Amino acid sequence: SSTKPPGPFQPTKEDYQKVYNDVAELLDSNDEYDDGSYGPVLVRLGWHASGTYDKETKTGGSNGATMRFAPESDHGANAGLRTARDVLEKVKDKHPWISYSDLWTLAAVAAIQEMGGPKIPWRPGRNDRDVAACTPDGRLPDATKEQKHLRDIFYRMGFNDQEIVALSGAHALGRCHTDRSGFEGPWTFSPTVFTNDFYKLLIEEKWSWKKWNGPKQFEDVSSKSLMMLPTDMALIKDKVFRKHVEAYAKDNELFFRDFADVFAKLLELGVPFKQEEKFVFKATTD
Ligand code: DDH
Repeated sequence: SSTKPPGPFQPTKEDYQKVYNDVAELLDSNDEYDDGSYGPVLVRLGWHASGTYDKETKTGGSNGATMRFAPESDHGANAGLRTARDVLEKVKDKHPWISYSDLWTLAAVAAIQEMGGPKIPWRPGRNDRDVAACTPDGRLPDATKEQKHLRDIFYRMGFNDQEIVALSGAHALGRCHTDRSGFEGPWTFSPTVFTNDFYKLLIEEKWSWKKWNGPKQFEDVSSKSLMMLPTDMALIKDKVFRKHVEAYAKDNELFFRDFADVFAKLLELGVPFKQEEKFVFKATTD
């Protein structure tokens, strides 16, 4: 007869939208966690999975999801990201056809959009790789350093100064945890809403060294409840970076546009896509 066995499952845009919706649903599922949202830590997972890219050797990047394995899972920069990986297991169980690499990046997109950020065009095509593809430690930024280090790290991925500043605006979200990085506190007063507040606060607040036994970080003089890392402060010390900080502080739309472009680029570094078309997912609030 002409009956053929079923081919491999060919997911459509609708199938990826279902994954998006399931990620959206889990974001606020645990009131006890941090500020009540898994959104920020999911953004961080997508960023750390992607930010290992090295344009010279074409190694690292989101294609592979090698942070599932030691040694990469144990790299200091990745402390705390187990929470993000674990929370996504439920989504993976429900949609086993999606690769971890696609899931982690899609989850970061969903988190940003659901927290009020811009639409981030995304496409599938990442394949999980094994432990041999783990990247060496030291490819992600070290928060104790300044502008030279930022340029070394981000130029290696293929970004320019404007893109470094645009990416850094993600610190509107989430917080530092003493049991993860050693640093403490949020950057903004609304750590579960995506805004350009990171830039506004950098410029408008007075910052001084926090007096404590932890690693060197800044606190805002007026409320003493916000923080900046040395790498964040480097964005206003450096003249070229500062120009972009000022532009994004003044113009939220400009920030949203540039962030969408640069975050989409980050998630695609080193991925050998077959598909040209990018999907723009519906947010649950659309
Ligand atoms: Fe970051 N980040 N990040 N970051 N990041 C931390 C938290 C979060 C640096 C250091 C830290 C980006 C850039 C940099 C997010 C997104 C992004 C923490 C605290 C440190 C430390 C971790 C902890 O204790 O839990 C440094 C250094 C840089 C840099 O040099 C530029 C970028 C580019 C992004 C991005 O997403 C595009 C997010 C979100 C968080 C909050 C996580 C959470 O759990 O909350």
